[in-house]
Amino acid sequence: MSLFKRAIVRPPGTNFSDGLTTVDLGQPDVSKALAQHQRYCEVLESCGLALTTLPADDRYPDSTFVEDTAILTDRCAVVTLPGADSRRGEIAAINDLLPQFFEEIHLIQEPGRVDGGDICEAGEHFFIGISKRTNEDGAHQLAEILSSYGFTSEFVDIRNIKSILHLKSGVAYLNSKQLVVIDELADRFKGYEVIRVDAGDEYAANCVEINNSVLVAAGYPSFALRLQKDGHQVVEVEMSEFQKMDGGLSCLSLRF
Ligand code: CIR
Repeated sequence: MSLFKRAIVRPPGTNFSDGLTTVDLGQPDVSKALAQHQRYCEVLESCGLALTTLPADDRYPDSTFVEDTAILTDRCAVVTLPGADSRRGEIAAINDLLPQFFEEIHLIQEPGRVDGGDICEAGEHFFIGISKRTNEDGAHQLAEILSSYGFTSEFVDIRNIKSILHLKSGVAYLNSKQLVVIDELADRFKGYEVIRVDAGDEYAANCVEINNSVLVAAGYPSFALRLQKDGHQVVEVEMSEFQKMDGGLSCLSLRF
């Protein structure tokens, strides 16, 4: 397992609540979101990551979900073209930033669209979700780029699964070669040991392993306990305000 050294984050802007959402959980409280983001950053630092913080940008209310703007690997970076038109401008800041860290940078081109939240890295293999945000053209472009660096990939079509926005809203890869999945995705991953989240705990499926810790959304104690019993070190993080805007733990950072 390779260790992550860095992460890119971006705090929510003052108009965070103007972003896109499909869930009906009420308006997020921006000051609470800022406090949760701050705590999230502290947890990343406690996992050993050095943070690069992009400035909040009110032109893009969803820009705190920085994961959607790039796919970062140990060999290259790919800047995406987000599927939602309102989010396309978010890639400018990541485009400017990545040359500091990556020599090999690729861009998804029109008519391709890719949201990083649809891309689940599983060691040398990538699951590429085809969703309302990531189209087939974008998925093919990304698969080709990844393949040129020796990675394999496969597509997972989630367009018929209404309960999730992105592939990673319903699946997470753990270095133990386990996949945490929601029920509706459980039969899509042959050859992997699958940990199904219980009904009602679907939001917790978007967990993130960073170095030796698994970050899990707070409020799902039986899921957290199950991971602990399986030998994982679990850190719970309050995510309520981001959940209201369809965002999970992974979306708030780019780790590399
Ligand atoms: C959006 O709809 O694009 C944002 N409100 C949420 C994006 C969440 N990102 C992610 O799951 N990777």
